Parts: sequence; structure tokens; C-alpha cells
Amino acid sequence: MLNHLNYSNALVDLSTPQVMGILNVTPDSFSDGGKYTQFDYALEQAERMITDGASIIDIGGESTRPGAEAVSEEDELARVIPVLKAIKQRFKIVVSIDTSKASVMSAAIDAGADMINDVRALQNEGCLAAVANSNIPLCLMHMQGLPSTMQNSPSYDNVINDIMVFFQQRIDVCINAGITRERLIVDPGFGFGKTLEQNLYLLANLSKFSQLGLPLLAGLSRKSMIGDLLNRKVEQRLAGSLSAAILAVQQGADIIRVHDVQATVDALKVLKAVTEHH
Ligand code: 7PM
Repeated sequence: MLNHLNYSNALVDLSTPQVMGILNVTPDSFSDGGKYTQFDYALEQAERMITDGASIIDIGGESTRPGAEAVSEEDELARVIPVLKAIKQRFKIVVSIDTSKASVMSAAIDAGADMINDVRALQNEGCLAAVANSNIPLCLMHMQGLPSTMQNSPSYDNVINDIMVFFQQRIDVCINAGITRERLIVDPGFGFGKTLEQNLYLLANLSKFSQLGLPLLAGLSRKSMIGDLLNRKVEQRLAGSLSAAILAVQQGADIIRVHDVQATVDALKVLKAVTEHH
């Protein structure tokens, strides 16, 4: 856990936990109703999340959904880069790009991205080189397997220890590639190759990752672990997601990645107020 993250043109103060709002720009996240384009919708969503108190907007153009078809480089660039540019032009907000492709990372950095969020922790060809010459923060997420098959039979000796070893290896690889430690953020990747039991154990022991001395990001919003635990469909998972967000922050998470920004900001305000008065 650190107190600050230094961004190119903005500073995110991590002395209190911050909310990262999810902005999906995948076709499956948008049903075309006519003249209203995905581009306009994305900008409106971004504005709402900023108003609601998000300090980071995470733009994703690749669906990591289990079984989702791969997105081509051209399609991902065409979805993400115009939205990134428009948000940077209109709002004063830190913008993160959720991608695993080196070409998208490079183009996003050129277009003013403030952060790269990679569910594959920069393991794809060319990713280390793509980010090494910039100075923006990088989120390294843990995933066991690949999105198409990762939920088949996830297996660990100990999920916390195994993820800790993975982080240590990726941190070393990054440092050897010329990326300073100060730029790194870690994320255990809830739901990415983990059973419900493993996800719950991970949340219960999340504070172990503070040993790394790096900012900790957690994404729990509307995930299957909430749905499976509560037997709720994706649109009925807000209460479960808020509870999980509170628990993650109590266990040391610095950044919470969510769909429902206003509700999460409210929940964290209650936690903060109570924590400051005990
Ligand atoms: C289907 C399955 C759709 C999973 C979307 C998802 C994380 C992330 C995602 C996370 C970081 C979701 C995921 N999850 N990046 N990207 N951490 N750093 O639920 O947990 O949003 S995609």
C-alpha cells in the first residue's frame, strides 16, 4: 500500500481508497437502439461515473468473459482509442486502459492514457517493451489459465501463496525490463481461474498482499462469485458487490473496480466515517 500514485497529468491520492469505474466498449455491452451510438453512450457513462465520484475510468474493449471470442487488434483499437481521446479532452480524470495487447498499450499511451490495466499481467508478446518507455502506472492482475477454460478446474496449493509467488515473479520481470517498482499495482483477479471457495478465501485473506508494499486493486463488482453465493442474476448483485467492496477495503484494497460508482462511493464513505471514529 502506498500513499500516492503519480500519474502523468493527475495524482490519485491513495491515502483513502479510490473507486475505478468500469467503462465497457465491447459490442456485447451495447444494444444499438438507433442514432444513439456506442461512442455517445460511453461518454455519457464516463461523465456520470465522474460525477458519482470515480477517480479512475477503466476503458475495456476486449471481453474477458469466459468463452468470449477474441477481439482483433483493429477492432479493439477502433473501440478504445476514440473514447480515450474524447474523455481526456472533455474531463479531468485519470483514464486506465484494460488491455492485454501490446499495440493497444502503445496506441493508448500515445493518446494520453494514464494507466494500463492488464488481466494478463504484461505476459503477452511485446507488452513489457510497449510500456517500459512510459512512466504510467500498470496493474498486474493474476489469472490462472485463459478466459475460455479458466473456470474448468482451478487448482492451487494455497491460493494466496501461489498468487504471491506469481506477483513476485511478475514484479521481478517488470523491474528487469526497466519498469520501476513505483509504477506497479497488483490485483489478485477475483474470478479469473478461481472457484467460489478460492475466491472467498482470497477475500478473507486479502490483507496478505500488503506485504508487497504496492497499491492493491480489487475487482468484485457483479462477479459470478457474488451471483453463485447469493443465487442472483448479474443485475441483482449490487448489495453483494457493495458488501464485498467494503470487505476488500477493510482488508487493505486501495482501488476498487466497479460498475456501480455512486453506490460504492456511498458505501466507502460510511466505512471511512466509522473508521475515523473508532
Ligand atoms: C465477464 C467476466 C465480463 C469477467 C467481465 C469480466 C477485472 C479486470 C475484469 C478485475 C482488473 C469483470 C471482468 N475484471 N481488471 N477486468 N481486475 N484489474 O467482471 O477483477 O469486469 S473483466
